[in-house]
Amino acid sequence: MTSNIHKLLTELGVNLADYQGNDIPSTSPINGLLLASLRADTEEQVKQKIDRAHAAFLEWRKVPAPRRGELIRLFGEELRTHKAALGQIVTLEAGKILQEGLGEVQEMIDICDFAVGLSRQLYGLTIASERPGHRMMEVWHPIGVVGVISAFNFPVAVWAWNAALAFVCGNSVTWKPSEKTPLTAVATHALFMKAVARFNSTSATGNDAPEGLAELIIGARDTGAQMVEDKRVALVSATGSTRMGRQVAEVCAKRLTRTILELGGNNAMIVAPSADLEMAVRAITFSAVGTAGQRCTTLRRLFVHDSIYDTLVPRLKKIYKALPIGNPLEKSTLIGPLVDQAAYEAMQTALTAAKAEQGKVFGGERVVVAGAESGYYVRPSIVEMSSQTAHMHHEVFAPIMYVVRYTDLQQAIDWNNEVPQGLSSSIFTTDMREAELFMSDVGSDCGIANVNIGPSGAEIGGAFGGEKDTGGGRESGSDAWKAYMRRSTNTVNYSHSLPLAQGISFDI
Ligand code: UN1
Repeated sequence: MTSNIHKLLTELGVNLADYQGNDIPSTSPINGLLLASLRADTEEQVKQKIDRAHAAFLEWRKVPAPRRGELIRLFGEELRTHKAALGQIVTLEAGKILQEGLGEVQEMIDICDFAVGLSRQLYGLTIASERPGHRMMEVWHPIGVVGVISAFNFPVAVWAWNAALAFVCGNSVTWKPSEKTPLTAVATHALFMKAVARFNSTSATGNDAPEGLAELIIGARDTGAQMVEDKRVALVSATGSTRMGRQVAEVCAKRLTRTILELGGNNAMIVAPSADLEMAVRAITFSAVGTAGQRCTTLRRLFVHDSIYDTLVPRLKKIYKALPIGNPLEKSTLIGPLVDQAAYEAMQTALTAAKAEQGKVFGGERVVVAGAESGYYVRPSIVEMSSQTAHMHHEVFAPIMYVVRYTDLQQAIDWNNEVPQGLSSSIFTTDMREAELFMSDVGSDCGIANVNIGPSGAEIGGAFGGEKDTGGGRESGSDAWKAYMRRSTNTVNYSHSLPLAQGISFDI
């Protein structure tokens, strides 16, 4: 496997020697073996990278936005060409099944396409002025260096959501990837640099991508903290735990800097009496066990109407029993490993706690996979609870799905909203009143509220993110780009007099 990853990295243009060192070991969740060990950036190196990114921003903001879009178009081309290799690296380093590794690269391609179109649509409003002979308008400008912190579970797609938008908006990007997945970041950076080289070979002078436009910062938590503290970083976009997000938010609040926070999720689905159960079963299974329960959108709480509970839950258990768990590189596998031992232990602790709360635990045991004995593979777990308990308020990044019976839809909606997190949610129903209520002002309080699909697997076209402990940020589609720019309101007086707003008279 080690030789395989070296081959893949070389194919993508990475010279591993540039990164190797003894600070950040990258091990594969597949079998716990070391893939490579990287060197962390020193404090001075982090500073220099941010210096370069800041200098790059000052130049890049002058390049017309559609031309900036051309760089992202080229990057999308590189991703298309190297989708198979990058997808495999994601699988090797993050442990998700190959289908999902490829899906993640597709998500990068999708956001690149979106960003290319966006590069010609960074428009503001023209606003009616109360004064005669005046025009008001708003114009969006680049904001500066965007610092991106990404998590192991979507090691490249989430960076791409941020970076593709940030670049077309005229910013530079410094990226601190999870120390669990530095190689995917190194690989992605190399592909981006290929696009930069092609872009610059077709650029008129002054219209090229400056050195430092994309800086990759390798290191542990302290390097990330340094980036967050640096005054030249104008926006910090962080994905990860609520704990980490709170720390980022505190530092940024102190220096009054913007953040986009995409933190924990504790996503629920309501299955109503009229639900199409065939569809619901498929949606539940993918949302609850996909990526081995390690998506921020993973389905963690299932509220099933009493009238269908005894049909649905045994069906799910039957499916869970037969789920192919194993090496994520193999085509037949649907469930790969957990990221590491700590994730496995957190899962077991949560299951023990659930038992103490009278939960009926199904599955959850470790599964030994031949040839990958050191990987932490588990059978996804279904935990039946008689009501929503305190433990269910916590996000555990593992495939545990709590199931609770409900009789009154309002109760299920209240449970949906009762937890501190507010990322994603869904309802399976064919009753239009229930669906509309769920999506209404008094329905789900989450950033994502779906009908007849699961809570996970959002497309890039919509704004992604959620409320409360999820952090409130929005990334990806819709008008999320506005967070990567600063708005300037311009009032232009083309008359020959100077009337004051609010009718104030001020004669001198
Ligand atoms: C994440 O887990 O951080 O909606 C992102 C989804 C994916 C993105 C998940 N498109 O499940």
